[in-house]
Formats: sequence, C-alpha cells, structure tokens
Amino acid sequence: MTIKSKKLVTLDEYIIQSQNRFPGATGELSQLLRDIGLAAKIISREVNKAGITNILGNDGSTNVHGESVKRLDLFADQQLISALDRSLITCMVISEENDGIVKLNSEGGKYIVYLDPLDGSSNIDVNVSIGSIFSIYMRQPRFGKELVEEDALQPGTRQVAAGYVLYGSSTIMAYTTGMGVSAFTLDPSIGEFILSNDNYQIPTHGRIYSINEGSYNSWEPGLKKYIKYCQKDDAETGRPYSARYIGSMVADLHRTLVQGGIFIYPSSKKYPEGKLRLMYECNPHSFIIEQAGGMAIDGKKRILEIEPHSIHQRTPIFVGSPENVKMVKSFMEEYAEEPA
Ligand code: P6P
Repeated sequence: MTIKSKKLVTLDEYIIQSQNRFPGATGELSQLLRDIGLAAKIISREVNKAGITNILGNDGSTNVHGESVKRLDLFADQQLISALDRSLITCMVISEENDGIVKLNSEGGKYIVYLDPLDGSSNIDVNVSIGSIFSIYMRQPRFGKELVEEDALQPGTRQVAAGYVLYGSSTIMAYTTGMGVSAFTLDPSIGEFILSNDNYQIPTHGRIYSINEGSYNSWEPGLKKYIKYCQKDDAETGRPYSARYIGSMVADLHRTLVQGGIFIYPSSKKYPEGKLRLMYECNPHSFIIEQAGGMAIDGKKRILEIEPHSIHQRTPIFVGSPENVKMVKSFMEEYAEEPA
C-alpha cells in the first residue's frame, strides 16, 4: 500500500524554487521575503499570547496620525525593521509608526520597504484578527546621493513585491512578486510557514460587501444607491448580499481574496481623502488583488497608478471581484450629479 503524502513546501523552499526560475536573480529579494517571514513568526508568537503577557494595551504614545499606539504595534515595528536591517539589502523603511523615513545600516541596499507593522491594532484587545502589511520597491538609481523621502514616492505599479501576514485563527502569510499570489500557513509545532495556496484567483463576482455603514450619511449618492442595490431581496440575481465588516483591513481583504465580493473604504466627512494609507495599506493589497484577477480603484482610477505626493497620504479604495468593482463604479458615475 503506498501512502500518498502531500509534499509540504515551506516558505523558504518556495522562495528559493521561485528564485531559481529567474537565472539572473541575485537572491536578495528572496532573502528580504525570508526576513519578513522570520519577523512574522516572532510577531505571531507575541500576538497569540498577548492576553497572557502584559503586552496588551496602549503604550501611552500616539503615532504620526494622532492614533494611540498599542504596545504590540511597537513590538511588530521593531521586529520587522530589525529583521530587514540585519540582511543589509534594504536601504530604508517607511512605517506607519514613524513620521519620516527610517534609514537602515545599509544605505547602499537596493530595496525600499513600506510597512504597516500591525494593521487593525484597535482590535488587539478584543482578540479580533490583525495583520502586518508590506510593500517593496527598488531604490531609484540615485546611488551615492543622500536618501530622501522622494526616493520612496513611487506609484504602486512599481512595487516589486507586496504581501501581508494575517494573525487570525491561524497565521497566514500571502505575497506576490508579480507572478500570482501564494499563501502560507504557519505550523507553530515546527515553526514553519507551509504552502497552502499556490495561485489565488478571486471569484469574478462575490455576494459580500464590506464597508463601515456607520458613515452612510456622508457617502456620495452613487455609493448609497449601490449599497441599497446590494440589500434588495432579489433571489433571481442572488441578492441580497451579505454584509461582512471586521474593521481590520488585512482580515477583510483576505476574506475578499478568498470568497470574492467588494471591500470599500470611501471618503467621508471624517476622512475627506479616505482613511486608508495609499503606500502601505492600499497599494500592497491592490497589487495582491489585481494579481489574483481582481480590481482596485479609488472610485475613478486604478489605485496602483496614483502618483504619490506624501509617504503617509490616504486614498479612498474600492477593491475586490472585478464585476463588483465595475458595478459600484458605474453607480457612482450614474448618480455623480445627484444631491448628496
Ligand atoms: P473604521 C484599522 O484601524 C484600519 O486602519 C483598517 O485596518 C480598517 O480597515 C479600518 O482602519 C477600519 O476603520 O473607520 O471602519 O473603524
């Protein structure tokens, strides 16, 4: 009797196998991804025991956006930055937790990394899934010149890799280097990320819409009409949709990638530019979703084509299954002139 055992592929093995497909590859991007994977394991360990140790709660400071910083935010930021610093491949990091650019020991490093070290951290104390997000660019060829913020202001189309780690019922790391989206599930018993999905394809249409309906009154007319359309009971066309909103972008976007549908964070009275940050929340998730066959717009144009003017700038985002995104866009165009 032959026992067919599914070959387990670890993150490190997968990265090396992928790199071997590119003879010219130097292995540096592979090393960078492995560094992030190592930091993710350490962060996962702390997140999973946060309730026991005294790492929960606020550390008393506020970040560049005036948001109270959780101790786990700082821990995740430190772990990711030190992991990237050790391999001397990254010249600078831009992180939600730091006002300006963070220059690393290797100013000659060829990569620039954006981080949201622990997105959704307001959910930490109520045990809801949270995540780390990363976005990787090549440093523009200005070698020898002093590193400045402008070196990092590149549109999302120039990302060389992007991904996230979701600390949920299991810890999952998903990333893309432009050749599709792969995901790995952490097996804590052996401390390895194991390949769990080799080429995500988002459903072309999904029956889930994900938006914070608390800001309904400040939405533009077309968005209001679209959400009302989703709520209509129409068995023939598969409506009503289901509403799912976790309030943790990484968790909402991972569900959207796997089950399809649409995630929306529009502009509102409180956030006229949108709440979510372009460079380290919207661009990486948009790269992932597009690589899986989905769409990501700011309401009008592709997120990835936005020319950034600031490392912490915000943008509205409509992201998910292509049919859902096209439909909300058509609703907003059709009712653009209606009074709010
Ligand atoms: P709201 C978490 O604070 C976050 O940055 C994202 O993870 C999440 O999608 C969004 O904000 C939730 O914002 O205004 O709905 O609470």
